[in-house]
Amino acid sequence: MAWEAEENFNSYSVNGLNGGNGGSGWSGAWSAHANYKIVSANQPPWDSSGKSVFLNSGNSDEHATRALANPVSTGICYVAARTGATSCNQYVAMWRDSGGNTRAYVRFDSSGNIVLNGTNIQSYSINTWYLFAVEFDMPNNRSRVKIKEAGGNWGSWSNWVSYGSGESSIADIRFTTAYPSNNNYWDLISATDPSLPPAVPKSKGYIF
Ligand SMILES: [Ca+2]
Repeated sequence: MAWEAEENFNSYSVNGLNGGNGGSGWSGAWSAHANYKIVSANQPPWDSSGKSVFLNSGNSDEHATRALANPVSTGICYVAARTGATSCNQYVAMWRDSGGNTRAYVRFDSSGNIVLNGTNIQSYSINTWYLFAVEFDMPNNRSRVKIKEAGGNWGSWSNWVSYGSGESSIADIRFTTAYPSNNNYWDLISATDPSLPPAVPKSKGYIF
């Protein structure tokens, strides 16, 4: 089925992420290393008065993971992230199967490029929020991405990038860094574009 999990972290107190059980479409709470904090500074422009996840003292074996209520085989997951240095190889996210195998991933790599499953997509700036739309095509073992930088517009969809075969659906999402973290942030996991303004109900009885 399609992606359905939603999380903006705004309901959590400013503390550790571990045990956070907000949002919808999840199976259980966040399981996160103590270094993953909830903060209200340096928020993304698409959720500027909220909170986000912050990591500034973690190593590569520290991560934050949450299981989906329903496995995903096709569809789009939106997620926002910001990295503080090229040295951390921050994963925007890993999307893993039920065996814990990483299927799709997007990463700010150590040479200044955003990478989808090993393929360079575009360059990035540090301390800048990006919004990602990642589309999964698990039956064909591939994914693609489009990217919006804070203050900018959506780019085009990338080419489809293949990954190795494995289980046919995604079971969780994981935030991590490959090297010691440095001012890394995450926010806004969604099935719909969180940079769009909320839909306004159509008024009845008006003639425009
Ligand atoms: Ca937020």
